[in-house]
Amino acid sequence: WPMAGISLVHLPGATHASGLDGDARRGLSRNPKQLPAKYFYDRRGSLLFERICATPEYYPTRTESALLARHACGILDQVAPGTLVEIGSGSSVKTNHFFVACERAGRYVRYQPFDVCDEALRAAAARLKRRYSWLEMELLVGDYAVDLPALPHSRGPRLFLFLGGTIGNLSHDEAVTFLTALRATMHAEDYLLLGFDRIKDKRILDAAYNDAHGYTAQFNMNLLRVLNTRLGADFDERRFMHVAFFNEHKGQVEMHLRARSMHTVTLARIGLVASFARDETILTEISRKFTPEGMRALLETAGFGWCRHEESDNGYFSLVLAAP
Ligand code: AVJ
Repeated sequence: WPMAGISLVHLPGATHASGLDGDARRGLSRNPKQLPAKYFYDRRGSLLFERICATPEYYPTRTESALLARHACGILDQVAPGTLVEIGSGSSVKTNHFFVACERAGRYVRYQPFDVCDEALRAAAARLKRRYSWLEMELLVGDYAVDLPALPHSRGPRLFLFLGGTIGNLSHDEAVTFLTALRATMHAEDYLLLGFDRIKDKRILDAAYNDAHGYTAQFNMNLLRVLNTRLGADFDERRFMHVAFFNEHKGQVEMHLRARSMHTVTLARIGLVASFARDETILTEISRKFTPEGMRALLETAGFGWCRHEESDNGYFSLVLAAP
């Protein structure tokens, strides 16, 4: 990486190409079919996600950003971090609120953004360096489901950020495993700031995952392009439709790709033929929604203490500061 004050580290999970082989084979052989959401985020998927965030229907980004603008200073005072470690940092846009707060307080942190998408990390770092010349960064490319034990250490205390409601992409058991592994890498003086999306009126949730521009549909379909490119598959987007809805019984938004007609797809590179019945679906993402009590119980199951809770006035989104 040819830029002063910025380094780039590939963690073992960064090569999730091999992971994709097995995940696609397993996920397309089971009934119902299912694929992990992390494969959305190639360069195009990460860009489409940024577009989703700017739509009027997708309230989480805007709401969380306003919460960070309001509380970044207070959180920095409470934690006094030497390093910010952001898990699933993407474009790092919301993190700006912390860097602005750092400048105001004359408190200069280091930044370790951690993401599966190395193009997103590089673009974010170049932008941040132009705006915050003092910021030292270590970019971590990896998969947060496997790489937490391999995180390089940096000056403490560390404030871990896991924003956007991404915790909702994990099932209950996966979330407990993830939080437990995260806590195991943390020291007593570190904190976790977690953003979580709240249970709310189904109409608002349905709209947030069915934006009128169709960016969410393109984002969902992008998974098929990823499989075509990386596994030599012959998925035809015209044979699928985007379906997303809030499953009230399970408390989660589900995104599916639904086959419009009966057909087969060949994944040449892994020698797999997947048959689709008409209306058969692939579950491509769950996005769980929480009550504050539910999130508190989840954090406590993983051994975290609940230190501070900030919520938007409309109760759509929450930030919680948790201690290991
Ligand atoms: C970035 C994972 C939090 O679950 O709301 C947005 C991804 N999927 N629209 C979410 C997403 C469809 C998003 N997360």
